[in-house]
Amino acid sequence: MSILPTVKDALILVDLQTDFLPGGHLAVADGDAVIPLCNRLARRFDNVVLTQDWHPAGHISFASTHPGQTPFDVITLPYGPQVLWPDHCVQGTPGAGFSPDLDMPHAQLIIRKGYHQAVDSYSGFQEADRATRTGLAGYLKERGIDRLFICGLATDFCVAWTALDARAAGFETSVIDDASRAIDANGSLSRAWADMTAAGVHRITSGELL
Ligand code: VGL
Ligand code: ZN
Repeated sequence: MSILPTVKDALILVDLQTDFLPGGHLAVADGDAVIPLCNRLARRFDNVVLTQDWHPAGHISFASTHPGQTPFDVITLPYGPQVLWPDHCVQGTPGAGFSPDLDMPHAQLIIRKGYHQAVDSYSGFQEADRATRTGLAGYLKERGIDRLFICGLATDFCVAWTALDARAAGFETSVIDDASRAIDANGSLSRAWADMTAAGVHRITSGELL
């Protein structure tokens, strides 16, 4: 343990939801391995925030919404390229719920994202149109939080985009590598780490906090 979190730090746990775990609609390989680690990490922090992917049925990011397309195809939308996914994290369904093994009753905020029909949102801060804010940066700043530790699912999508936007919003930002797992479609994991490193995101392991 070399980092001791204070009241100015927050742990952001990304999308620890049933659909991203083995057996879910968009399962991340070995995703369930991060849950016990996230539970232990959460105990180190006064401030814990959870993000929750939360799509309406027929969401624009679902391959099933686009006749002729299949999951992992990439299409062009008004805001840019969009990877198409299996239907996942549909509002109110069991798959959109948090892992039943989460043990962090002191978590303070659940920030839902991806709820606009025509815009995806990997990031907990900002939607894929790069304009619509979720309110998370304002919430953290208003509470005097200036340093963020981010982990969860998936490293190369929602964790990476959240970390990049955290940097853009001026937060000191670390991603906890071993408390995250990746989808890794078409080289997305190495690209994500290159982007995060270039943006000044620190890559750490949970041992530095536990
Ligand atoms: C995610 C793809 C689609 C994630 C969410 O949590 O990384 N990935 N929606
Ligand atoms: Zn999603």
